[in-house]
Amino acid sequence: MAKNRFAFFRGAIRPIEEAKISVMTSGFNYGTGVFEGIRAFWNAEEQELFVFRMREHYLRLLRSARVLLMDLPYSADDLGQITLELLRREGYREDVYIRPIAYKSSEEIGVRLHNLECDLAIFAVPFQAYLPEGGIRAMVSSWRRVEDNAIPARAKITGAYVNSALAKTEAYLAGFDEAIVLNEDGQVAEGSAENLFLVREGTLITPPITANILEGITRDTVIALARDLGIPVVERPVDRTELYLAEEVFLTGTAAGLAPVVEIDRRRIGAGKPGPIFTRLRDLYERLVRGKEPRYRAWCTPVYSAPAR
Ligand code: PY5
Repeated sequence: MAKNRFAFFRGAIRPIEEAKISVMTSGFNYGTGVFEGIRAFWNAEEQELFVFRMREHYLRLLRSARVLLMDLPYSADDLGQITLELLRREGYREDVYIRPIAYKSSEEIGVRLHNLECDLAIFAVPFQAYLPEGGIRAMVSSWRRVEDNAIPARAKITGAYVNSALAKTEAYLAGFDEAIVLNEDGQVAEGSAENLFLVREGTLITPPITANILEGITRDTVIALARDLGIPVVERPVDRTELYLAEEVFLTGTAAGLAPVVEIDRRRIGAGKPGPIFTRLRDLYERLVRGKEPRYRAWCTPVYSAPAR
């Protein structure tokens, strides 16, 4: 089985062993990189691998890069073509996680963004479930989400993931599956690597993009699906205790997919099992990412066959 044999690195697809950086690399020393997480889903009936919302992921990567003053010589379409070529070379016939990363590549001392070279790499690995299935037990983290005026959360900056790692590991060491992180205003931001939704009186609620969250593509997908299904959706600030009183809570992300939260701070959420609105959205999501819902097929880029036009 083909597995992680190639990477796009320094302008070409090469054997993965050649895709190595120096310890002197600026981005490694200071966390001055930006990245994406993209998934491709295997559809066994069609014998096809579909990359989900690839263009949106690459547009976000380019926006993140702008925040770090990186001038990348690629368009979103260029990056999409490179990704398809890489996946074809690897020949995956299973679900895949794709990791593009752009970083300050100069090998010199001095923390800054300006007058440094940057580089971009892409690699892919077989996908493995990111969160336990069946229902997540979460805690509200004692760590606060990075502020827009400290490290902007809406850019997917490598260094900012120290914040996620602190929260995730605190939760893990305390016996929970995942952390829910509040922002400096004390309101709900998101999970350590997922956006958050709750349901109150049948309305789907999620913190706004000004709450120091990543502007998640799965979040955007869920909002679109909910509107299509006639489920009311509101983006507004969310208090911590609303989590405890919600009928349903779930997390969304490329790696996590749609993941139900059944317990928060040792309080049972709703009936303590995945709720009906979550289940409807999750079932639809699981089908559409594999290209099984014609209405959403435009979000799925086939790897092995040319897209139907
Ligand atoms: N919030 C944070 C902090 C994230 O890191 C992510 C994605 C999300 C929200 C959800 O965004 P999206 O729906 O666009 O994926 N996290 C990455 C992922 O691939 C990295 C996980 C290690 O899911």
